[in-house]
Amino acid sequence: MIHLYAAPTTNGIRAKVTLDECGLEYELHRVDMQAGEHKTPEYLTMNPMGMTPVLVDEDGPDGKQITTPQSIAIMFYLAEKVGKFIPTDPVARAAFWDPMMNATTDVGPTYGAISFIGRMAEPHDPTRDAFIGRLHENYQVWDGFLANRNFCTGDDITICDFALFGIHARTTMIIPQALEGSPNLARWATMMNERPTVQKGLNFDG
Ligand SMILES: N[C@@H](CCC(=O)N[C@@H](CS)C(=O)NCC(=O)O)C(=O)O
Repeated sequence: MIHLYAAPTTNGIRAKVTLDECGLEYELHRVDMQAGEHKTPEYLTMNPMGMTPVLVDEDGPDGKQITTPQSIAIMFYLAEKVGKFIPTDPVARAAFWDPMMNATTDVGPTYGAISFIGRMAEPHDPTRDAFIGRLHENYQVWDGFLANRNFCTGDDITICDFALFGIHARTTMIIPQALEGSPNLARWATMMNERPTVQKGLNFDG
């Protein structure tokens, strides 16, 4: 059995959507982050960083249990387990890396900084606004990417779509102004939201 320890955050959503898109059976352990469940001694044995998500696969490689924090590692692990959502054709694979890294190491952390500042006891508004401006610029670039493609890296859906979708879903709820003026991104998000597996992935309430 696979166990996912997660909350409905950007990184939790991308991990859960990937599980549902892969069609794997799993048990969701919803982590109450407000109650500090990701900082308990038991949780820290799975991820000493005290962050969500974490995936535990009791039936990992060679039949051995593996524990994987890091949402990007989780997406790659699951996609490789089912042999889907990572391009194998060399041309498509070469085109995959830039958007994949952009979504996960540029857009994701920019969103993360805004979220972090928002949770501070005394948020510094100019810094938050600067990051919101940067996030808006990131999404404008993505809007250009998606003018010529159906999915994030080309014609086929990949884990990059699941990665960006988690960030986009949370942006829609918390910082919608960062998405202004991006019609291609909006079309892509609508298409993603219409997938039953994505809807299942968004559901953390069971
Ligand atoms: N690089 C990690 C980042 C994980 C992360 O930032 N998780 C957030 C929720 S989206 C978290 O657990 N934050 C709690 C904290 O920072 O204490 C990943 O991609 O999984």
